[in-house]
Amino acid sequence: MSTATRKPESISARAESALSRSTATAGAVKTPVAAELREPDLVSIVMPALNEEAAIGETIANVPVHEFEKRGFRVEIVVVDNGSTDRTAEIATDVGARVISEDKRGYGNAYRRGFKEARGAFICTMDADSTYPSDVMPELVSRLHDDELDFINTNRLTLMTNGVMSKRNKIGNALLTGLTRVLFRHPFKDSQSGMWVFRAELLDRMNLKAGGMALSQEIKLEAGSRLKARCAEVPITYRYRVGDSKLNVWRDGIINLLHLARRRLS
Ligand SMILES: Nc1nc2c(ncn2[C@@H]2O[C@H](COP(=O)(O)OP(=O)(O)OP(=O)(O)O)[C@@H](O)[C@H]2O)c(=O)[nH]1
Ligand SMILES: [Mg+2]
Repeated sequence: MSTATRKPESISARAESALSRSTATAGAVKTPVAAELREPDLVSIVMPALNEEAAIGETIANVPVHEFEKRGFRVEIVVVDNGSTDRTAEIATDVGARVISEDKRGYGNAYRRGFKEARGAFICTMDADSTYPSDVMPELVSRLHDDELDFINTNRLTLMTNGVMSKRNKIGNALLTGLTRVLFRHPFKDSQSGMWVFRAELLDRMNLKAGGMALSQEIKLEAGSRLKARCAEVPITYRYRVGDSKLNVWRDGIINLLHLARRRLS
């Protein structure tokens, strides 16, 4: 059943006190939030979204704001839209997110804009398509904080049940991850996972350039290989996608391969 017409319960109705008050307004900032202005108890959940009206409401409403609050964190949700032609922006605003509109198309461009807008000292990411288990985020942020880690990647591939990801995507993920591990002595076992939890200060040392899907492997290469930040990877359950995929398997696969090759040769 499509969730497009159902309006999910708003986050503010479920957890008024925990959601950062700053989330209600749309922002137009293009320079990054200065390091000293980042709020130490704020978690910024950054989400790129392109025509995700079927899933974005539930995805945001399922963010475990109370659990974050119990652990002493507030939450802001930053959705970066690229001219969706459906009700994505409207639904996201209704359920309490700050929606940013980025002119430049692309997953990487959306994330790079979202990172500039994020005000929290901690960043969590995920797709706006109901696939990632946001309920594990509070525990991962606590772990990052308590174990003095910089970056946690999630691994979808070990706990995944059959059918959740197509065979073609599984092969593509295994190929790209294997190659990345060989070429860069990469610590992660899922180089294409879209759920990361990390300290915002790491962004100040990263050189993120990818405009498209390659941003996912680029951020892990920056954290795990170039910066040799304190990293961990945790297995997560991965769920069926709601709504249409924006991944173009062949085109994005080749772009990702070229990105790896260029990076290795530079
Ligand atoms: N703002 C913005 N978001 C995008 C763009 N392309 C993809 N996204 C979003 O980025 C997330 C990842 O895209 P997906 O289509 O889920 O890609 P994927 O996870 O590799 O593929 P699936 O396994 O089919 O979900 C989703 O939330 C998309 O809506 C874009 O050009 N602009
Ligand atoms: Mg997805």
